[in-house]
Amino acid sequence: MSLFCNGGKMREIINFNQNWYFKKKDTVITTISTEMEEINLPHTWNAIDGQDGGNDYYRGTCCYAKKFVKPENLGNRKLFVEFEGVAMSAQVYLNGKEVGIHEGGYSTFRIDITEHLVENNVLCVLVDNGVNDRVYPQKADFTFYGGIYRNVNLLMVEPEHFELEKKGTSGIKVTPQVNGTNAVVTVETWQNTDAEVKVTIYDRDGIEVVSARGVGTKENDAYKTTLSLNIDDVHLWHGVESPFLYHAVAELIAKDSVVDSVTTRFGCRTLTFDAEKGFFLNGKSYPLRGVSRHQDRDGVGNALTKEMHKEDMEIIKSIGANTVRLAHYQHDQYFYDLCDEEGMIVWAEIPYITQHMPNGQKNTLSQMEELIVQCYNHPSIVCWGLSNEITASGSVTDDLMENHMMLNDLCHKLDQTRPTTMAHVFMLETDSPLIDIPDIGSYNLYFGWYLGELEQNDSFFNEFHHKYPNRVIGFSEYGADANPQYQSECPERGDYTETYQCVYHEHLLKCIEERPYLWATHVWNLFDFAADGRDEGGKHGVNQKGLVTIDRKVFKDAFYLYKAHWSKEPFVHVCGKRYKDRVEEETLIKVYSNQNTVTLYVDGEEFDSQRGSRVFEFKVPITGEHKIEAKAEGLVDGITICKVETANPDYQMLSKEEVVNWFDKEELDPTCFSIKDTMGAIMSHPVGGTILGRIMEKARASRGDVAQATEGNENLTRMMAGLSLESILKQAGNAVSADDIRSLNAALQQIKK
Ligand code: GCB
Repeated sequence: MSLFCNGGKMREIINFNQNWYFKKKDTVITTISTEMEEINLPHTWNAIDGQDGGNDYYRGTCCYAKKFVKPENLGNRKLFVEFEGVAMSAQVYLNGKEVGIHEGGYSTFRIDITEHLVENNVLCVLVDNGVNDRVYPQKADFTFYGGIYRNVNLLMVEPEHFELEKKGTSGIKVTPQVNGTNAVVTVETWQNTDAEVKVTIYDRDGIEVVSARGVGTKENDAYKTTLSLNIDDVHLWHGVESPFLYHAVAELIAKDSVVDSVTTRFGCRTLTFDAEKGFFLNGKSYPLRGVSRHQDRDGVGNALTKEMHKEDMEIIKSIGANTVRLAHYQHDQYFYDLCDEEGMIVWAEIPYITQHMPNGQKNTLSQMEELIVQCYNHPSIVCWGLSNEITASGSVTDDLMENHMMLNDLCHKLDQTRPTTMAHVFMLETDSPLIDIPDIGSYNLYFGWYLGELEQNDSFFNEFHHKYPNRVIGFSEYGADANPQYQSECPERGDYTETYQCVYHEHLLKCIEERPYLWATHVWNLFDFAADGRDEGGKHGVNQKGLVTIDRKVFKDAFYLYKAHWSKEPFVHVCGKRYKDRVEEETLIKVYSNQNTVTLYVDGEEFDSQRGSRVFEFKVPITGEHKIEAKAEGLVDGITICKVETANPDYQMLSKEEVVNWFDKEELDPTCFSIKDTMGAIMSHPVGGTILGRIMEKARASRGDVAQATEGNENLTRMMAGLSLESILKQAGNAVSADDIRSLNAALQQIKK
């Protein structure tokens, strides 16, 4: 929520985004030189190099500066500068003097600059997204854009005002508790004076519901007021069906006049997480089915405009999701606001990710405290994520355990209304003590993409649920990369085709549907996003697991599969718009729709009509160019396809083709080992085991983060033992070249079985 939605009466907020100067240098400045580039915020210096692959984007310290004149009407008021997000660390100077520092790239912080003001000022911010061992994230599958990439504001407040500095608080915390048809709303405020506080609650139409007054008691160096207000016949906030919001306005009254005021929105709802039945909202079963989102976009990095946030929300709504995991860090307050307004249930988290850093404990605690303090009032948020795949590149050490316990306790201390959760990496043993720490759990599984078979997703949850029937478990990530240019008649794991992405998600949707105990499921990811370290599937610097491309222009076919499952908006979609040239004589036409009957027309003639649910498949003989149309309840969608003699090379990944062709053509001596044998069989031979040990080192590097942790992981070793080496190597992507594979196979062919 914008912290001061209605603005305060005595409070003035001035947008401070325009006319900044920028330079890639690490020096504090007091005058602006001509060599600096003139820019407006929001801004990142990695908009281009953070998205073009090579893992070589600029990570270091840059300088932002802005001239400004002391506001004429400041009087005896205080002047704060408010940063809504500076990645990753900021040192703030006014006229050459350090006035504040902040570590953590995703949260709001404010600095009182009144004391250091002169008539003509230069505000200088050194922003650092460089490598260190303290500030998260340092290792993860996304670009760590540097910059002042969210709004900056100036705030003028009276000397007596609500708290502004501590952890970026808005000074007001609202805790509604629903009791039958009523709600008791506890409103806590923090201010720097013992003056009286008046709190008024309004409904969404601005009609006053109830108000109360009280004075604060001293708590450390501030005053805290706690008021309890009753709402009779409360209107519940009920997700996408009825996202009813109330407003709480707190006014600080000194000498009979209002000197400051803050407004926040809140919603009244109850949350229940059941190990057998999943999630309940306000006592009603409410299966959470949705998507994850990163905050970035093609060409602009993370420096998003309001319109871009809005467009993302529109897309989330149009797919029919009712939940969004806002990964892997605190998102813009504006986006949580949209979630409140649209009834989108949110999983919120901090960037404690991939690799535990012994020196990072303080930073995890401060990022978590900021997340909770700044986001507490959003009714959309239902849980706090402690970490993501934190054991992906290391084991469960005492230090890591302690860090998680501290985070967990901190969450409970700051918030008694929401559970903590975690997104575990697939190879974290299900009996690890780490799993016991958060209130509810969740796994990220990629069987059927990085490795293994699709069915292993099902068996994983079967085993987990059978073994731990009382544990609340969710599916925090699953997905498969797809470059919408790539198409295949025989889609298979690892081919990056749009076609395989559909096969993958059709299976995963069934897997989820059959397991109603999963408290939440989130597709990884709704949007492709930048991961500059990636270079695969025909794209540089992009993770292509999105159902929509990073520019939000192409909605891949799998998007419509989800829409067919979740959305009530009637539609029909024919898959394969980008799959025109087809070599097969009879081709598969897939139609996704939320209608019960779909009729297919080929060249204007009715071909077939099917009753079914969501996925409709037609086998159509083709000879030349054909117009294919699907009709359902007055809706129509169509594609054009064309029978060709040779496969269109643009539909296939180049490097892949080279390797795959070679796999298929090679003549092998069946009495000796080859890459067609299972890992287990080869490893059990002393020479085979040694050779494999060496090459697997390289293969693991294809997913750097997961790499180290696969060492010695029993679950994984057991699972991989049953897979053929060929299928594992296909997944290794560019990390293992065709030459490496050839020489490995030649070496194996020397070993008699
Ligand atoms: C994960 C991570 C996520 C990655 C994703 C992937 O498990 O949590 O940050 O982007 O896998 O695509 O590999």
